Amino acid sequence: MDHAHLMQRCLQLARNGAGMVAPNPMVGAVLVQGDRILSEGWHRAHGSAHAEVNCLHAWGDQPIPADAILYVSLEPCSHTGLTPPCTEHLIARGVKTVAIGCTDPDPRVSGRGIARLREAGIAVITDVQRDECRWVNRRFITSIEQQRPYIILKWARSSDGFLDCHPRGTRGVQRISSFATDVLAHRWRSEEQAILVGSRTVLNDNPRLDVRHVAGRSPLRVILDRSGITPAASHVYDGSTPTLLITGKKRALPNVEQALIKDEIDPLDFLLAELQRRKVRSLLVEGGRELLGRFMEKDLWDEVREIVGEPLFLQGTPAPRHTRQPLRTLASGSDRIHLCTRTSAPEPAWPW
Ligand code: AOF
Ligand code: ZN
Repeated sequence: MDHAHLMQRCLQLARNGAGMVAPNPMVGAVLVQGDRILSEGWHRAHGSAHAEVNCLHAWGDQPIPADAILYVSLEPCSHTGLTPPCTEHLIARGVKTVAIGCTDPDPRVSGRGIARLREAGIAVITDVQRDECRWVNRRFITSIEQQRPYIILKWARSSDGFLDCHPRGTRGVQRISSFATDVLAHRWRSEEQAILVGSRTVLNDNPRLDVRHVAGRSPLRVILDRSGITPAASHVYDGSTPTLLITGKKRALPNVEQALIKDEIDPLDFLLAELQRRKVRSLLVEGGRELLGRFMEKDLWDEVREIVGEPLFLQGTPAPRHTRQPLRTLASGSDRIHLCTRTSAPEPAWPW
């Protein structure tokens, strides 16, 4: 087996931590001798043991063969955080060769992990499937390198390009996507740390913004409502999951955390700074039209996921137009999903 192949296995394992490890990165590790995988591990939950420690733990107390290689998708940490430094554990266990996917951008690490291993006489192979490893941790990396969360814009449109249908029927929100896509969209929610909508979306659609169709964690609900037009009885204020309201004046909402925004401040800058302060690494923006448009105007986005459903609406609110060619288009139930990314993504790119 070659290096690339084994690193791909690390990434498969890493993704088991999706939705569980943030604000930490997803990391996987395998211990290999010749063409045999001896043990595997991944980072399972924030605050728990790191991938390489779990991998060596799975191997047990027996000595590590001198010709074994430990593959790990992220540079081992050299600092004491919620857990002790992984470098010291690898050194103590007598690992002789380590193959690493990409360096850890965390300023407490960033190259120090590799330097520490080399200093201890360990052979270190770097940049194995580097782009693929960075793609899997694009949320973590964007948050550290750009000092803002990774931003995913998501919307569903009718086949003729509308977000909703005018005039509105008496039966409330019109469906655009099929159930298969709704389940997928809940999985998307479970993989991000925060979800955002504007005040009109709360007023018009009264969404719950939680994870119901799949097992997983609900993200932090964030509502941007500067002028206080959203009804106190809205589902998003029911206290069922943590919720943050960005508002111009404090409201009597006992279940909701509130962040007060001054008149002259740009709401998007304020919101992103507030999320960054909370170590929220990723944000899923689910509407409405105006808010999505503002993110696009400010060129503040990393990914667009556009769901195109079957219905024809003839008239309504026009969907935003993404400016990039879709990286790929997927079929989901009776819908199509276009995926656009700001930067090129490696093949095969997991779209989420
Ligand atoms: C690794 N292997 O599996 C992960 C790493 O607070 P802690 O102890 O959980 O440390 C979090 C930091 O450790 C995180 O910011 C990142 O730099 C690194 N994550 N490192 O060697 C792992 N998850
Ligand atoms: Zn570590």
